Amino acid sequence: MQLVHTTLNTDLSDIQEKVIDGYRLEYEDGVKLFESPDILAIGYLANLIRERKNNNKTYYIINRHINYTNICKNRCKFCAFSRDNGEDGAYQMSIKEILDNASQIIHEKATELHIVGGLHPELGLDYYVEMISSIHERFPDVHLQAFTAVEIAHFAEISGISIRETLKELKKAGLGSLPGGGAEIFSPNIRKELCPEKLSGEEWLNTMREAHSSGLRSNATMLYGHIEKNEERVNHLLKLRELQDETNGFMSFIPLAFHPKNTDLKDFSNTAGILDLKMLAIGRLMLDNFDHIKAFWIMLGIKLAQVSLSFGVDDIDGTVAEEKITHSAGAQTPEALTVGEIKSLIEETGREPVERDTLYNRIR
Ligand code: V47
Ligand code: SF4
Repeated sequence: MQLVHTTLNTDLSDIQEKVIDGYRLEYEDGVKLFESPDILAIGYLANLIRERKNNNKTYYIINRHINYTNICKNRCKFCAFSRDNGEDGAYQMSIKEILDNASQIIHEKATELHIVGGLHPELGLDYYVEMISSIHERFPDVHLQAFTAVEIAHFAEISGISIRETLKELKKAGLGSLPGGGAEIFSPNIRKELCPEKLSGEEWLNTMREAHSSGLRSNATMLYGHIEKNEERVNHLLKLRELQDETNGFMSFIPLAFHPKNTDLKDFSNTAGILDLKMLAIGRLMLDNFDHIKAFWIMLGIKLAQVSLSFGVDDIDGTVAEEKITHSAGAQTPEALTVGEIKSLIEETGREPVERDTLYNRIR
């Protein structure tokens, strides 16, 4: 305790007290944390919660990403991955190609497939149901974490059925859970500016509410480092916390660092390391009802992901294999890591690597 008193910026002492006593932080606390230059104090406090919830464990998963199409009717300004139908570089994988790609999980010993894509203007729910049921039939033990809330809402709209019905069909086919993408920033003004075609923040939250009440758990994300302000970051976190109070369906929070290369915002800079650490640590501090904070090493870089394990993070995602969305936007990280590499990057930080399945059950 003495260490806290000597190193903490006095400005944060009220927040320090709340954290130590286990009280919930409020909107003003979140803004104050973002405004504070005292990254070590913020990290120290986030680490207290991280160790309270997950002690020395750092989770990882053996997984593979499949991006089944980059054809997307939304064309968000921050996205370098999407293409119009018929444009150079546009692709859509057939079910057979998806199965061939998925079959690599056998020798990788992967337990999860993470499947997301663009909003194809023509494909109906049948294609997605067939995709999930064919993979599930072939690999019944592999957890299928597929389709962001944005995709689910699009499938419902294009097929003229409700979100609940869409989720029910996909769950029956073998869908295991939803990834956390598409949340971006809930602020309507920013969505209007950056992704006007995308569903609103309220619709994203409603889709997750439906998923959770249908028995499908999910993750949650936030895209930062573009035009958002501290206030909008905090509001986003509070909206997630509010829904989590209601459903307890979120497993982890993953802040996504904006990568500007090849996007309409290509003159923006990459996020600063200090902001990356703040996002993770403040996420840990504000989201008291989330069990896990995940650093997606693909976006953060391996070295900063290691540092983040002392700034609130307890999950490093996984082997990933063939990530396309961030690499289209200029990520310099490898497209995959081996299990050995993941384990050593965790061990080098003094943490205990724990292989998990998608639902955070320990594997070995
Ligand atoms: O929805 C798009 C974001 C998301 C860019 O749930 C960008 O475990 C940075 O959601 N720079 C897809 N981000 C990735 C995603 C994800 C990743 C890892 C784990 C999980 C999980 C989810 O990537 C999109 C969008 O929000 N995105 N373009 C970009 N240029
Ligand atoms: Fe489409 Fe998603 Fe890219 Fe937006 S972020 S253009 S919805 S693929």
